[in-house]
Amino acid sequence: MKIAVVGATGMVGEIMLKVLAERNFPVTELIPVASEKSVGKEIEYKGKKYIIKSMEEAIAMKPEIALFSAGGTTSLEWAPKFAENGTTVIDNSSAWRMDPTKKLVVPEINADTLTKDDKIIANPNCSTIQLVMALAPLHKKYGIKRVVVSTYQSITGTGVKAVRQLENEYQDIKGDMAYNYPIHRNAIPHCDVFEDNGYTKEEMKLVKETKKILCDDNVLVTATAVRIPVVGGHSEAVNVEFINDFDVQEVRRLLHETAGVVVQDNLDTNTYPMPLYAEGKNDVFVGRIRRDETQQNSLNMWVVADNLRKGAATNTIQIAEYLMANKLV
Ligand code: 2RA
Repeated sequence: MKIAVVGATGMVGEIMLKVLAERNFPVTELIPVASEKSVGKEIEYKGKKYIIKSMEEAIAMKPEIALFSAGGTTSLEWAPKFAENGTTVIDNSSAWRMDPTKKLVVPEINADTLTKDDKIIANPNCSTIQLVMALAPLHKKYGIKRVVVSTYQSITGTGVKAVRQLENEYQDIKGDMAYNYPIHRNAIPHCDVFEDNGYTKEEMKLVKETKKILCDDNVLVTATAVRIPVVGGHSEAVNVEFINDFDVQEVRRLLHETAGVVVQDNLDTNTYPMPLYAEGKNDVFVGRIRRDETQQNSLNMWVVADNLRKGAATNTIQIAEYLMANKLV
């Protein structure tokens, strides 16, 4: 399989290359693509050096699949050009997610909606992916009425500038600021930009994308997205009100039986998910599963995942694996 990785030198792009190698994805030819300033430079993949190509060069090489993580503006301009040339694009930006003609895919939930005609496929936002991985099996069983989610997001979601800011703050060094406030010893309730309704884009992604992936506009979601000085992954405190009552043990069993979900939930041994231990793993970890004693048919749980892996690179590559396995490319 001839694969282009667009944004190959970015944080997610680098993890994509790592995950492709880890999963022995059958790459017959790798086409790394990055911004003009990186064209001609080398990257290494599985011990072999590859020259970074321009968008035009990559399109002309006609990859079967192009994994995009290069921002929405680049994707809006270039994904259609790859697609028109026969390449199937799987895009990590928000550019196509809410486009009614594009599929928004978490393979374990809705990959079966994909067809050969899907030439631009949207990868959901990282905080949405881990949320719906935990919600989907429960929605199927009990029906979800409403979700209240508070996120505690890794600074890697903001990008390398935020990681550098935190490292500088640890050493009390003045440097570039990704935020107007210190990240170290702080919690910033501001992920992405504010919209007119007082919510941030990150919070509205959780609201809108969850409905689309669960294919149910009746699911109500409200969110508060917070940036915290953590690098390993995103954590989410999730309160769910179901249409029907549930049994906590059955919830644990349903989640345990869900591919890609690992239940870590044992109070006798203080076992629960934490981003420090989720980092570098591809699963979504769920714990602190307990009935909400203040409201009927309601549950609390804690959901953690590596936002650069299942939240971005791994989910994208799992979509590519599905396309291959089902001969859709
Ligand atoms: C964030 N989910 O964490 C967004 C974008 N990666 O900031």
